[in-house]
Amino acid sequence: MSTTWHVLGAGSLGTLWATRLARAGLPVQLILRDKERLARYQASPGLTLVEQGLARTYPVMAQTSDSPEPIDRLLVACKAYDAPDAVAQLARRLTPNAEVILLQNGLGSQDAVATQLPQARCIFASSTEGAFRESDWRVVFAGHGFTWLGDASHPTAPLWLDDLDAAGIPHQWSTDILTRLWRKLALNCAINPLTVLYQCRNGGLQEHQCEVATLCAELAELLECCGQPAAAQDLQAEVERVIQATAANFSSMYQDVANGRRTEISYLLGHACQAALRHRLSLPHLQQLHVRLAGYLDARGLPSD
Ligand code: NAD
Ligand code: KPL
Repeated sequence: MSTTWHVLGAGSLGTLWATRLARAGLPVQLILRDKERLARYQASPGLTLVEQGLARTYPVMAQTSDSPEPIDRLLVACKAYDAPDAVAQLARRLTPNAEVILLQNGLGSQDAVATQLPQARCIFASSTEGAFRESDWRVVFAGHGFTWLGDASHPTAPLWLDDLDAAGIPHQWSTDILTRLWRKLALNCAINPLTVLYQCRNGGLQEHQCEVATLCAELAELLECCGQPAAAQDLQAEVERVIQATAANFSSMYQDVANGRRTEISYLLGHACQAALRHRLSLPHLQQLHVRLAGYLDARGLPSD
């Protein structure tokens, strides 16, 4: 009998994972915020995934955090700023050998969760897959990508990676997951805030090459200082490549701001600036970018943390 995948959060990534796991015949339980949301979900036919224009609905089971059932495997698919509180609500349900997979972007929330759960194995993920919510319980699979998973304190891969193979979720076990997360954080810090401040697509940053280069130099210095030299290697060249390859796209932070949604600023720029402070590193452009972005969000009534 397969272990049940408890999926916390029925947003974009949660739905993308839950539907593919369910489609492979694996047991999945969604964990929804409260009884009202559960009742609304139960009145719907299930989760719908739209892939290449084709919509398919999966009647995935759901519950709230109050359900008594023990949890052996938890996939945390909420935003970084919600993850610690959301997981705290479930802590009493986790079995002694529970595994918790954290899909959050940026850094900071993973350690906050892991500190709360010293008995659980926390696995960090970094994903380049793309999905967005068209409406409640309906998600569009917008960009095929890849997910790296790893455990910074234990290099052995878990056996349940077979479930991801069965579900067709492209993935690889990574023994340097922190390096991958730092690298993605640096890319996101060099691109996303500027697209918000200049109100442009990623390609619009080709007109701000000097500013991007200065940020990359400071980010590379930070990565070296944080013991992540591999994440610093050729950072500027990769940032320029990503800007070119995704020139027509709006960054995820741009889209969050455009839709009046809270950003994950604290887990990207905020985390970078705090790390710099801890290492007594002066990174004036990065710090100024943080201040400018926080001011921009404040002015629009959005949280700046
Ligand atoms: P989302 O906002 O679409 O979904 C999050 C869901 O979690 C929401 O439905 C929310 O109601 C739910 N939630 C929050 N607190 C909860 C709680 N206590 N109990 C139950 N549900 C709760 O977010 P997303 O786009 O799926 O992003 C999740 C994480 O994955 C983020 O850190 C994001 O940066 C990262 N990520 C997203 C994508 C993507 O394409 N969407 C790609 C890569 C990484
Ligand atoms: O990951 C991204 C995002 O928009 O969040 C890219 C495309 C790399 C830009 O930083």
